[in-house]
Amino acid sequence: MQNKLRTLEVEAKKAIGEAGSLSKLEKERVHYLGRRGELTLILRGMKDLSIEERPVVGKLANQIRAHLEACIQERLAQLKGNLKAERLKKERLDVTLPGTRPQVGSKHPLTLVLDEIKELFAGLGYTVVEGPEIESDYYNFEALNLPKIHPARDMQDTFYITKDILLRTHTSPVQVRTMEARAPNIPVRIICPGKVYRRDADSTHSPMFHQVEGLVIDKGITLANLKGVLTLFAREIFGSDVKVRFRPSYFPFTEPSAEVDISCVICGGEGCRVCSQTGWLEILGSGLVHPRVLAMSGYDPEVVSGFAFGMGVERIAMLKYGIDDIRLFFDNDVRFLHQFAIG
Ligand code: 2NL
Repeated sequence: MQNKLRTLEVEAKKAIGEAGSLSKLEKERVHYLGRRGELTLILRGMKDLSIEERPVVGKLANQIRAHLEACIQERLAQLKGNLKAERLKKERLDVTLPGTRPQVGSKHPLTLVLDEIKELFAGLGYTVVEGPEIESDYYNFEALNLPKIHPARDMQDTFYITKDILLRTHTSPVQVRTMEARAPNIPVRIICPGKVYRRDADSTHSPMFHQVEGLVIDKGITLANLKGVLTLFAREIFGSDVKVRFRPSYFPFTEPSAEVDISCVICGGEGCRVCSQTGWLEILGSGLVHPRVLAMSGYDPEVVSGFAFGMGVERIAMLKYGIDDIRLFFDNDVRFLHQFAIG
């Protein structure tokens, strides 16, 4: 029996030493020292021993148990140590490596230009007014002296929701709504920025683009007021050295009408590809509000007069930044957009 115990001790010690994981070690512990383990099994044979032998074998068995338990503790510490070393190696962190920079966004070039335009007019006492992108035929066309039979409607072909409901082709309907709300006595000094829609698509036209329209109504407004404000606008946006030219034009909602040109920002007026050799770039349309438009919205054209203007924000941004394709604004390619990051 003592031999059996000695053999068990050697065998168990080897198994414990070779247990490669915590779970294997636990299995060996149960196998040798558990309630139904090998040691218990041998000790069951104690009843066949003589009275003298029993304490000797019992003492030996206890020594072996104690020794094996110590071996298990030692192996346990070893395995835990290995695991920790492995984890530390795996989770090693080089704090001297450069960090990953967060991607910082930037304002869209159209937002930059729009902010600049709003700021400028706010400084002149204009209020920013916005309105619906889905409009009625009346507010988009009729109230602007564009009856159904008018050929100028062709230039503003748009997207119809029904025969009378459409996507606005300009932000003028917002101005019409403002006039209706304030007529017949309250003066108007507003700009209306926003998205507009036209059936048009090439490198300088997009079916959706942004407009800023402006409207001033008061007693005694003349072409001089229009010229003063729009000359200031052109110089503030494109630089104090640009020349500004007012060229007679036609819009159904203004009379007289004028297109505003600046000296070419590329060639300075010498003539180049961008200005088609003319030396001039058209930046916006304007005019004195047509008396019929004033009257339809409730003002008395015998008492007040006004001027209005409209510009494409994309066009202003393209000229200001030298962008040659309008579609770049809407591709959302960060390589394009990030070039306008400031700060
Ligand atoms: C252009 C020309 C223009 C207006 C817009 C306007 C609005 C009202 C009354 C009279 Cl409510 N006029 N707006 C006037 C002249 C020109 O826009 O080329 N826009 C891109």
